[in-house]
Amino acid sequence: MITREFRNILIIGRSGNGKSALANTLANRDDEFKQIFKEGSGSVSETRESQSEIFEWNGIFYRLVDTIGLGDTKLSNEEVLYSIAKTIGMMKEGISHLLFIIDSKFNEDERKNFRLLKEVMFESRISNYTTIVRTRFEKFRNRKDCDLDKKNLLSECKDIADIIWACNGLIHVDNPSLDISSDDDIDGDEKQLRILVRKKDKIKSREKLLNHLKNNYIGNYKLSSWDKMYLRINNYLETCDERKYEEEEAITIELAAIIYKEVPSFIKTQQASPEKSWWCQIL
Ligand SMILES: Nc1nc2c(ncn2[C@@H]2O[C@H](COP(=O)(O)OP(=O)(O)OP(=O)(O)O)[C@@H](O)[C@H]2O)c(=O)[nH]1
Ligand SMILES: [Mg+2]
Repeated sequence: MITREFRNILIIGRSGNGKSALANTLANRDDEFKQIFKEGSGSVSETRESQSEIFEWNGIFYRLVDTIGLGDTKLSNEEVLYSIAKTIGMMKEGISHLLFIIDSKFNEDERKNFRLLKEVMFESRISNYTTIVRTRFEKFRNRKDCDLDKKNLLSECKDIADIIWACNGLIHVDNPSLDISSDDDIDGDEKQLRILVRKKDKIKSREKLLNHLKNNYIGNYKLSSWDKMYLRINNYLETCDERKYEEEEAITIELAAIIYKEVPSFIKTQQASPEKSWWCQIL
């Protein structure tokens, strides 16, 4: 039996930045951009666990993996780690492209996150596989506007500037929702027209990003213990009919040990554990 190789696209970013909307645009289910990844409507985090979906584009098979928002404070450290283990379990080949999603202005929290993320990126050497995607950018078709925005970003925050320089590109897109049922009372014709305009934005955004990814594919990124963790988590998920908390705890501890060894600065990104104390407890 021939097993197909996929290029895995892992989408990360703060909650509400547009990860799931981008995933829907890229997947373009039924050529209608059907919502397979649930998009949020308010300030509540919508995506509660990683979800994957495959699609083909110009003869290349991709697997998209949408994730929970970075810095989602409702999750414990253990839950975050177990969620990372499950995400690794979705990507046998490793990460072909990491998409780091940003939107408009950054608050102080976000700036602090960029500093930590920068450390993690440099230490793990994943930046060569990373593309920054700026969502909600209506003028994404205009080169001059995109260049100007990049210039502004570079001068706005030193850490994001360092990330931009280290990664392989900053791509601007706009992925507006096609669900306009909640919009003001507009008549049928106007509604159809709005949907058409938004679809065109999605088609163009998709083309722009996928062309960039095709031209910047350099292979797959893996932590050195990736294959072992991939088998470990899949073996558990496929063979156990019901959840076994001891097994999940064992997997979490194993992953913590791998990360502690290979990307120690990741520890600083975990809430309530700026020091090594929490990790010492579970290692
Ligand atoms: N106009 C416009 N709206 C967008 C864009 N990206 C996302 N949205 C909207 O912003 C809201 C949040 O987007 P999501 O894709 O759910 O954000 P998320 O990053 O997946 O959020 P979590 O799952 O909570 O982490 C939704 O209503 C989207 O339709 C964009 O590029 N343009
Ligand atoms: Mg989401």
